[in-house]
Amino acid sequence: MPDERPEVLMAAPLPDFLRQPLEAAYRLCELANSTANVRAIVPLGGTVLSTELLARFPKLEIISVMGVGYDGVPVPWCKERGIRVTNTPDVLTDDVADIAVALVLMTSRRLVESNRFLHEEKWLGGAFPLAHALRGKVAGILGLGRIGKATAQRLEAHGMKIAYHGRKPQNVPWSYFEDLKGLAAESDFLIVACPGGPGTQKLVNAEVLAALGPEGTLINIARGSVVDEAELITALEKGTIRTAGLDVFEDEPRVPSALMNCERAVFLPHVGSATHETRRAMAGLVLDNLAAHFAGRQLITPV
Ligand code: 8YV
Repeated sequence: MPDERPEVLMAAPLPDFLRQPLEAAYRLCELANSTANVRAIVPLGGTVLSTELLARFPKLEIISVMGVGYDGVPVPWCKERGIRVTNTPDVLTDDVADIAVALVLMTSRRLVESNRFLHEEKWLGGAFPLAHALRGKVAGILGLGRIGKATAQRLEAHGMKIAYHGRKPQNVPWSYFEDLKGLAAESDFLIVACPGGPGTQKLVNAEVLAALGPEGTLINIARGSVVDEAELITALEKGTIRTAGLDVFEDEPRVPSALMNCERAVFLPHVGSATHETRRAMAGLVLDNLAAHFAGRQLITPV
């Protein structure tokens, strides 16, 4: 008997707790053994799906991204062809905001450096140098969406003042800056929390970093594409800014060695949403969106 189940393409390596239920419900394939009958694609947040690749699947109906960011999906091209796109918002907001706060603390209190200091048995030779307090400092949030807001609330609890830049002012008690350079000039920590994609490509460039200044720190928990990484490296090397805390990179998992040589900076391997609880909730949303689509029900989290 032919297998009538919809063919679903796994566009990136998926965790077992998503791959197994997908295998049970669909004909799951990888690119190498996919056919022109693919009806759904499951990518991760950062997976790039070119229009050339998508055009190989004339029966494609839905792309269900396991991630809140869908900058790798050509959404207007999909919409024109009636291909639906879903993502996994909300369930990861708290975890990603926690990592933003962690990076603020790790950089301001020099926690990674002080940990290294102890491991290297330098404490016997004297105390670790003083760091910087958060209280009273300004956190400038670039992109006040769900994650930006959750980050702002957390940092407010640390005694920080909040300012933000985005397309338009919002109904929040924080200072709005129409201009990103103006926000950077006002900020002690500039925190990138906006979506990736062509609209935000290299928004944080040499000029913005110069405005952030020698006592400023850049934090990025969004997408590497939002920051001009080459200009960030120069800014770190020259002391244009004090330091950086990054969870995302332009060409991850490749991180330029010039960046890794910046001793005071803190780097994480894109772990914003990487908890058992959140990744399972994200997988659940992918499965529920696909099930809703194939049953003709309303999508849970359409883009
Ligand atoms: C994940 C992400 O790394 O949600 C996003 O957009 O970048 C991250 O949560 C990724 O999607 C893995 O599932």
